[in-house]
Amino acid sequence: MSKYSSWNAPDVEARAISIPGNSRRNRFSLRNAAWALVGAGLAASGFYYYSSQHKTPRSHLHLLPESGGNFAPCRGHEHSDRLKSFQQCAIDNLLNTGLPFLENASPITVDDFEERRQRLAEALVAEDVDAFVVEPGYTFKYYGNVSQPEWEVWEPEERPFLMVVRPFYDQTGSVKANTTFLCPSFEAERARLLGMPFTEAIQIVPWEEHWDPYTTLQESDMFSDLTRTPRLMVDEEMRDFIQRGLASVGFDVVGLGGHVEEVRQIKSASEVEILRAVNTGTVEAVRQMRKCLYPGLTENQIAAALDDALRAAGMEPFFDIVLFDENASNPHGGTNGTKVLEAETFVLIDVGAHLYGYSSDICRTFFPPFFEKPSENEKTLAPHIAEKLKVWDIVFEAQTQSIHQFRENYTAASVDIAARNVIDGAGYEGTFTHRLGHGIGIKAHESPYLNKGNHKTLLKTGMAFTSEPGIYLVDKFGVRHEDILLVQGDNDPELLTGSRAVGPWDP
Ligand SMILES: *[C@@H]1O[C@H](CO)[C@@H](O)[C@H](O)[C@H]1NC(C)=O
Ligand SMILES: *[C@@H]1O[C@H](CO)[C@@H](O)[C@H](O)[C@H]1NC(C)=O
Ligand SMILES: *[C@@H]1O[C@H](CO)[C@@H](O)[C@H](O)[C@H]1NC(C)=O
Ligand SMILES: *[C@@H]1O[C@H](CO)[C@@H](O)[C@H](O)[C@H]1NC(C)=O
Ligand SMILES: CC(=O)N[C@H]1CO[C@H](CO)[C@@H](O)[C@@H]1O
Repeated sequence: MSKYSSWNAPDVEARAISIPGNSRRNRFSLRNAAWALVGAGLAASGFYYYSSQHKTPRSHLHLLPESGGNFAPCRGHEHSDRLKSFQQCAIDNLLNTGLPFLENASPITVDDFEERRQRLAEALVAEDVDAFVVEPGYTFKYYGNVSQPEWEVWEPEERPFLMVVRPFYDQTGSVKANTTFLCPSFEAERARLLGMPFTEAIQIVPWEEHWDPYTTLQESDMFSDLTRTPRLMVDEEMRDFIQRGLASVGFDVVGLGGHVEEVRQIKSASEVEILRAVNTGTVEAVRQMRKCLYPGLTENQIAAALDDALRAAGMEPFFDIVLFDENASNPHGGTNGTKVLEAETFVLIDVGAHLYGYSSDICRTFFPPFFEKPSENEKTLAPHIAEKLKVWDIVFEAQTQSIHQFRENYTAASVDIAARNVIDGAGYEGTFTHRLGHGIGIKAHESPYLNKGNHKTLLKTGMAFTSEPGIYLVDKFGVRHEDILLVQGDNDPELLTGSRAVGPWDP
C-alpha cells in the first residue's frame, strides 16, 4: 500500500551521513545538491514537481536556489510559490485545530505489557498449550516491544532469538506468565540492553554457535516438569525453518489460533485511546488539507503535503494513496500520481499513519472545495456529476448497514454481506471488488478479516475493525469510505474516527 512513502529519499540522507566528519550543515548541502540533481533530471523531463515527494519539501524548495541556480527548476516560480503555500496551509490548518484528538492517548506502559503476557498465559491454559514461541516481529513487539528491525538492524538473521512464554500456577493457584528468552550466547548482553518491558530481570537461556538451539531449548529446565511431550504454539510470523527445527527435536508444534490469537485482537483501553487518536487525527488531516486544494495539483503533490501535515502533528505516515477519478477504479492505485486536479475531479484518499506504534487506516472520497456544491433543488445536474453523487450515497449506505452488524457474536461474514447487499441491490453488483475490512492495531491489517466467506469467526467486544466498502467503475471513478469501529457487546459499535463523512463536500 505504501506506494508513495517509498519515494522518500532515505538513501540520499544515509549517503550523506556516512561521509566522515560531516557537520549538520554539510549534510544539508549534500542533500540539496542531490535533490537539485534529481530536480534537474525531472525538470528536463517536464516533471519538476516530483521533488516535493521529499520528506521536507519546504526546506528543499526553499534552499534549492541557493544550492545552484542552474539546477533549480527554471519555470513556474508562481507555481512553486502556490505549491509552497498549499503545503503550509495543510500544516497550519491541522495545527490550528489544537490537535484535541491527541489528548487522551499515551504510550503503552510496562504494566500494559505485563497485562498482555498475563492474558496470554490464561489463553495458553485455555488452549492446553505449554508455551507460546515468537521471534522478533509484530507479535514480539506486542508482547515484548522488539520489532524485527530493532533486533536485527542489518537484515533478518538465521540465528533464532526466541521469546518463550509459559503459563504456571503461583502459590495462590492462579495462572501467571513466565517469560524466558532463547538467545545466541554472544548476543545475551545485547538482548538485555534492549530494555524490554519487564518488571523483573529478564531470563535468558543461551546457546553457543556450535550447538543446536532447539535441543538447548528442549534440555533447559523450562519443560522438565512436564509429563507429556511439550506442546508449543508458534506465532504466525515464525519462519518455517524455526518451526521445523522445533519439531525436529520432538516438540509438538501447533500454529497460532483460538484464544491465543484473540489476545492481540481484543484491544485494551490504552490501545483504544491510541487508535482513536491516530485515526481521528488522520481524518482531520485530510479535511484540513482539502480546504487548501487548488486546480492543477497532482495526486503526488497532495500525498506529499498530507504526509507533511501528519508529521507536523506528530503522526508518521506509512502509506498515502491519492487517486483522481478513473485512477481510483483500481482500489490500491498503481498509476503514477501525475493526474491533475480539476473542479469536477472525484478525489479518493486512503491514508495511514503511526502514533505510539499504532496504525490509522482511513479513506475519504470528495470533490475539491472550489467545485461549488449544487443547491438542493437543482434539477439539471450533469449526468456524470449526478452519478458520482449517487454512488457516493450508495457506498455510504453500505457502510451504515455494515456498522449495525459490528456486534458481539455476529460473524465476520455478516458485516461484509450487509454492505454488499446494499451495493448489489442498488444495481452495482460486481463493483465492490474487495472485502469489507479487517482488524486494526499495531498493523493496519490484522486478523480477523471481514469477508463474506468468514462465517466461522465471531466478533468480540474490544475488537477494532475497518469498514471500507467501495464501488469501482472502470474508466470513470472509484468511491470508498473507511472508518474504524470498536465492537461493544450487543450495541452499535463505537466510532474511532471522530465523525463519519457527511457528503462529497464535507468528508
Ligand atoms: C517500546 O519501544 C519504543 C521504541 O520502539 C520505545 O520508545 C518505548 O519507550 C518502549 N516502551 C517501553 C514501555 O519500554
Ligand atoms: C521462570 O522459569 C525459569 C526457567 O524454568 C525459572 O528459572 C524461573 O524461576 C521462573 N520464574 C518464575 C518467576 O517463576
Ligand atoms: C504517467 O503515466 C502516464 C500514462 O498513464 C504517462 O503519459 C506519463 O508520461 C507518466 N508520467 C511519468 C512522469 O512517468
Ligand atoms: C456471545 O456468546 C457468548 C458465548 O456463547 C456468551 O457468553 C455472550 O453472552 C454472548 N454475547 C452477547 C453480547 O450476546
Ligand atoms: C487508467 C489510467 O491510467 N488513467 C489515468 C491515470 O492518471 C494518468 C496520469 O497520471 C493518466 O494519464 C491516465 O489516463
